[in-house]
Amino acid sequence: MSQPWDLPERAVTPPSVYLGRRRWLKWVLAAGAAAAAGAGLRRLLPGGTDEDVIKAGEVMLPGEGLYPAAPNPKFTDAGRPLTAEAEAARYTNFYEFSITKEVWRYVNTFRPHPWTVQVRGLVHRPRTFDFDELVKMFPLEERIYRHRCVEAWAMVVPWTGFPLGDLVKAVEPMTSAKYVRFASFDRPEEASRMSSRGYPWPYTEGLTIAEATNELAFLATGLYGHPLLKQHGAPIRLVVPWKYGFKSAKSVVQIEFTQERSATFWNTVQPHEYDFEANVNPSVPHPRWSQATERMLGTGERRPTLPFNGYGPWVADLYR
Ligand SMILES: Nc1nc2c(c(=O)[nH]1)N[C@H]1C(S)=C(S)[C@@H](COP(=O)(O)O)O[C@H]1N2
Ligand SMILES: [Mo]
Repeated sequence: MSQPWDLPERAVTPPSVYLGRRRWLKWVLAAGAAAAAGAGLRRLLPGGTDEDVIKAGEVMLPGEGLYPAAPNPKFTDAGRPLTAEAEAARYTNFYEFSITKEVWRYVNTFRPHPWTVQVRGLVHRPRTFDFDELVKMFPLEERIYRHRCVEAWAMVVPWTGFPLGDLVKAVEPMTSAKYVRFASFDRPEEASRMSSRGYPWPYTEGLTIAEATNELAFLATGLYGHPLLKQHGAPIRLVVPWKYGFKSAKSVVQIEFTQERSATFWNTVQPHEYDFEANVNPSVPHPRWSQATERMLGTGERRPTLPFNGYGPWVADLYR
């Protein structure tokens, strides 16, 4: 029977002695190479360090003195803890770059600056805004909002931006304008999946004028107190917190006022799964899954889904 004191020789002898110096040196070098390969491999496997996912999306945008913006006291408490910044940046939807959630791995080619936003259609003052003037023209503020993706994941994040209604007012819509259409950028050379046929690029979304001028509708240029990361829709995106996340078009280049409702991206691709209105509603299941609960990014915690994502007091009247 083996006794504790029957230690194999190698347990008490330094490996450089029992292996011989040359073999030991070889082993040390091989182990070092394996560790280095492991670090490389880790980049390809799901995850990425917190630093990786944030660094990958950073853009040099003129933000001097604009961030962080003053919090709007009406929207400082979303009733849930903030999602960690890296968890939000790690898990994003941006089909122009990838159908995986790891969009941060694919945005290196994206150049969201310089940037213009063209406002056209049924308005008295059509205008093309340079992004740099836009962020100085409208006072920026911070709002903590809940976000609910139609896929049943959710997050709570601090956006920086300005009310969409401010921009709507500035361009003076005609009385004939009933809808607002938002178009994302169209640059297949910067976003590889835009070359894949079968999708109605560019990404488009739409709201009624009443929705677009609701206090909650927001144009975000920042998140977590600095300019938007590429994967979140730099340099400017829509945020419509009472609707499923796909309504919040990223990297917007055009806003058009129309009399008729325009076609929208997901509604065109799968009309039976993604309707135009898309208000968050726990009692209407998606054809393939329940919408009764949601999973918080980062913690994985499950929460009951709230009608209008909890924003009923602001918007329920729009739908009566
Ligand atoms: N242009 C564009 N905008 C988009 C999308 C997209 O694929 N392309 N995905 C939408 C979806 S489904 C969601 S849930 C939100 C996600 O925003 P986030 O990735 O910044 O959390 O962006 C929306 N805006
Ligand atoms: Mo989504």
